[in-house]
Amino acid sequence: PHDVAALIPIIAGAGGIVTTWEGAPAERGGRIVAVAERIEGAAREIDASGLLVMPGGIDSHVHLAQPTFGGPKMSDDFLTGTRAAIAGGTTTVLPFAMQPRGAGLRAVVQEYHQEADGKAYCDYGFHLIITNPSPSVLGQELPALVGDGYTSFKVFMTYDDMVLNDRELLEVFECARGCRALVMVHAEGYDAIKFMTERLERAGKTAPYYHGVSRPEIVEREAAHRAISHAELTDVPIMIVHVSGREAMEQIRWAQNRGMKVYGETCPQYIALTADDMKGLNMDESGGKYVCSPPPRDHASQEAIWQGLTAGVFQTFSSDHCPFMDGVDGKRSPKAKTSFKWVPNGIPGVETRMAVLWGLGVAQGRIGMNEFVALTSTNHAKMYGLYPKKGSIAPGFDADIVLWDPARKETIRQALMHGACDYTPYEGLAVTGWPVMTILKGKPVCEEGRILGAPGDGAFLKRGISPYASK
Ligand code: DUC
Ligand code: ZN
Ligand code: ZN
Ligand code: ZN
Repeated sequence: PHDVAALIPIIAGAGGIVTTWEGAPAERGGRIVAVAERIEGAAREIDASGLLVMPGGIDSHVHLAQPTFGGPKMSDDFLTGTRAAIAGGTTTVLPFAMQPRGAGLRAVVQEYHQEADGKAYCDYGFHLIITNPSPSVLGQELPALVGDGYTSFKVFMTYDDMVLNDRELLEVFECARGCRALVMVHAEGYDAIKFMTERLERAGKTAPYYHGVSRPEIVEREAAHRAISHAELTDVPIMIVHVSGREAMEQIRWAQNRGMKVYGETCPQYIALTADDMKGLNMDESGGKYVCSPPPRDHASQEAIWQGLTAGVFQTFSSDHCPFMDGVDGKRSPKAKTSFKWVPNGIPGVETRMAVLWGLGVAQGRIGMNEFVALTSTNHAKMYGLYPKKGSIAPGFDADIVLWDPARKETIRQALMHGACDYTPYEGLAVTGWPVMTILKGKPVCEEGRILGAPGDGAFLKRGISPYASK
């Protein structure tokens, strides 16, 4: 009775997954219609012997083609960034559409659509970065955009060009409560960072390593607590993103234990890197390759992050992919050599996210494979209004699948990467477990590092209201 196109036998059995055929009408194509022990008469079979069949990764925190004011350009656009995503087993990304100060939001969203149109190798949606919460943005633009499928916002508590003061944070939170959008919070305190930065510069401490010293965990903890307080005052759920260590995590756990809907996200850099990486070779500029915000911490912090991952403090594990070249047009610009404060903040990671979590987590017995799927796919779909379309393998869901080899040993290295950045911060990291095939809406788009998909395979996702955004 089904339009059978792809049959994926699991571990050499006769069972598999039936998806609607490739040429089906758009609203019917690429979906799972059956998961069964026996399937006959498939038009195509994919041998998945010895492999795990998992939902395609969803990376709910990536930056693509986002302008950086007065700084170097991000190295990935929608084409190269989503190409890297599918090579790493990820089939959906949620980048940001950023409102420059003073600009209207609707026009900005249209610009990002133009950037992405016809270029993406995987599906995508947009979060809205709000830098200018004017009455018309809060009163008209945001409610309308939420209705159009942009159902999450991000606000910043630091950066000259993006920081919101407490009053503005409260206004955005209240707006989000009204339109049931989920607010992501970048929790680092602006004034404390500025104070620390100037003190370090006066002492001649300008190497990339001091980026970490300028924004210690105290600064992240203070901002996390302030955001939580504002959320309590306005009675709205929030998601604190890119949590780097124990201090901010304990604030989130404290709020969760009080029954608040405060969620947490963490990232590969906080389990795989430490502040020492920013020392480079003898405190030289090569440390800039690891500069991101919040910065990587220490080994004790990594342990705390694992506790947060296993205890359910964190719902999502995202890359915070924010790539800049390691060359003179990026991390080593002439300006960046004068002070860490000019080193662009962010590192690539969309392609390595799943392999890092499997390698350091599942393969080393720290988390189970069900937790892995929740942290890399299912929870992202649920949190950001993509469930029950994405994030699981069941009838009705999009046939986004990654075939994972849990026994494959690989060493992460730049030569394997598919983005446009010229380095990976995980160079030399040996892992067990690797994606061997990525399937997007029933179509194999990457196999053994070979890209089979094409720009435009990915479509814009109009997202629903997050059930986690309401009380
Ligand atoms: N925040 C992000 O979310 N990404 C990169 C840099 C930053 O500060
Ligand atoms: Zn951020
Ligand atoms: Zn820490
Ligand atoms: Zn980010």
